[in-house]
Amino acid sequence: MMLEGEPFAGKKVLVVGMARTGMAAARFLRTRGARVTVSDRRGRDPLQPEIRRLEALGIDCEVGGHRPETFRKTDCIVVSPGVPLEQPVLREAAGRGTQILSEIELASRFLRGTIIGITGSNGKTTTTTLIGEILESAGFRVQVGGNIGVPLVSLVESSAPGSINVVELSSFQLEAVSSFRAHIAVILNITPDHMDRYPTLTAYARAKLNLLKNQTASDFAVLNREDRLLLDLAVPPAAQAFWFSTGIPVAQGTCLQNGALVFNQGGKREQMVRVEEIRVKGLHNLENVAAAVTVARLLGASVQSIRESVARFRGVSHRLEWVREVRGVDFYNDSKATNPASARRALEAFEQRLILILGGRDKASDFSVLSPQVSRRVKGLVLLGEASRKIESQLAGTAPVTHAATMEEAVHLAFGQASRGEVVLLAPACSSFDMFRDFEDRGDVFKEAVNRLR
Ligand code: UMA
Ligand code: ADP
Repeated sequence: MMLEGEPFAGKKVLVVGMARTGMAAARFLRTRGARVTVSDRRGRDPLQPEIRRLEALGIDCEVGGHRPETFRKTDCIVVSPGVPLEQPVLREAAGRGTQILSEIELASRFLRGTIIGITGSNGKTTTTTLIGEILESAGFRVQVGGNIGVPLVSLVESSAPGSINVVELSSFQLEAVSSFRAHIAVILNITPDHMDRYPTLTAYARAKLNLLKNQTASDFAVLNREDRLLLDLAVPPAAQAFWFSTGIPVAQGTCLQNGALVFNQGGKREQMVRVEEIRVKGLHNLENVAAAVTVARLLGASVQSIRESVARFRGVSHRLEWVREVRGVDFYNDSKATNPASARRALEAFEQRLILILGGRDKASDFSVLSPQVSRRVKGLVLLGEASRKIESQLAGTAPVTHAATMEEAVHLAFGQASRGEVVLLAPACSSFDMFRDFEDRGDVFKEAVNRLR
C-alpha cells in the first residue's frame, strides 16, 4: 500500500524490541504503509501472542536475537527505550548512515498539538500526572503519555491541533532524537541513575539535555534552580528559562515565599497555592508541584483552577504512598524509589524514626550517599534482594542491619523493630527485577503483607 505524502510509505523499517513500544511503533508504521520487521532478542515461546498479532497485520517477526543482515537491509531503524544503542548491530548501522530513531522522535513527526516534555531522574511520573490533571480541569484537551507507560506513537491518531500532549521522557527515550521539540521542556533534576547503561554521569545527563536541544526562543525551559549539574550543563538554554525552587527566590518562575508557592513573571507576583493546601508529602513533591504550576501558568490556566487541582492531588501510587497504621506504626510504600537519590528524599520527608526496607537489583549505584539520612533517622535497616551485601558494606556503621529473604519477612522484621509513633518505609533504592515483575508488583506485595498484619 503506497500512501501519498507518507514519509514511511514503501520504506523498509526495522523496529527493535517487541514490548509496549515496539508493538505500538510497528502497528503505527504499518498503517503508514511501511514494510515493517520487528526484531527481539527474546525467543519465540514467550513472544507467541505478540508474533501472532504482528503477523496478522503483515509485519515480519525475527526473534531469538538480532541478525546483522536484517540490520543491514533496512532503510530505517526504530529502537525501543530498553535497547542500548551501543550494541554492535546498531553501531554498525549508525556507521553505515542508516537512520536510527527513537519511538518518541518517530511519534513527534506526526503528533498534532503542543508537546510538553518532562524529564528528570526522579519525579517525572508525579509531575506529568499533575500537569495532566491541572490542564484537564482547566479545560484544555489533554493526552498524557510517554515513559509513564503509554508509547507516544499510540497517541498520534487521537492527537488534534490545539490540544496538549503531556509527555514523560526518560533518558533512554531522549538518546536517539534529532528533531524532537517540546514547546515546554521540564527538567526536574539530574542525579545518578541507570549507571549500568551509561559510561559516565555526564553521558546520562547529556541524554536528558537532548530535551532542550531543538527548542527556540519561542519555547520555554522549566528548570530546577537548585540542581547543580543542571545549572552547569544546561544554562543558558536557547528557550526562555523559567525556574522553580523551594530554597532560592526566582525572578522568572515559581518559588516558595511566605509559606506559599508564588509564580513570578516580568515583575508580577501571583500566589498560586499555600503549602498547607498541598497534600503530597516531602519537599521533593513541593518541587514537583512548583514545576507543574509553572507549566500550567505559562499555558494560561487560571490561578484558581491550578490551586484547586493541586489541592485535590493525592500523588501516584507506589510513590511515598501511605498504606496503613498498625498499632501506632505508619507504613509507607515508596517502591518507585529505584535509585539512592529518591530514597534519600523519602527519608527526608519524615520527622519520625524509621525502619527502612532497602534493596533489590543494583544499577551500579553508590548507596553511601544515603549515609547521613540513615544515620540521622533510621532505627533499623531491613535488607532484601541482590544488592543486600553491597548496601550493607556501603552503609556499614549507620544503622543496625537485618536480612530478609522475602518481602513478607521484611515487613515482619521491620514491624518487630518499630515502636508506636514510628514509620516503616519501603524505599528500596534499587530496581525490582531480581524478585518482582516490576516496581508495581513489588509495591503490591509490600502492601499485601502490610494489610495482613494484625
Ligand atoms: N530488547 C531487545 N534487544 C535489546 C534490549 C531489549 O530485543 O537489546 C527487547 C526485550 O527483549 C523486550 C523489549 O526489547 O522484548 C523491551 O523493550 P523496552 O524495555 O523498551 O520496554 P517497553 O515495554 O517498550 O517499555 C518502554 C519503557 N521501558 C524502558 O525504558 C526500559 C517504559 O518505561 C515505557 O513506559 C514504555 O516504553 C512506553 O513508553 C519503563 C521504565 O522502566 C516504565 N523506564 C525507565 C525508568 O522509568 O527508569 C527508563
Ligand atoms: P519518575 O517517573 O522520575 O521515576 P516518580 O514520580 O515516579 O518519578 O517518583 C519516583 C521516585 O522518586 C519516588 O520514590 C518518589 O517518591 C521520588 N520523587 C518524586 N519526586 C521527586 C523529586 N522531585 N526529587 C527526588 N525524588 C522524587
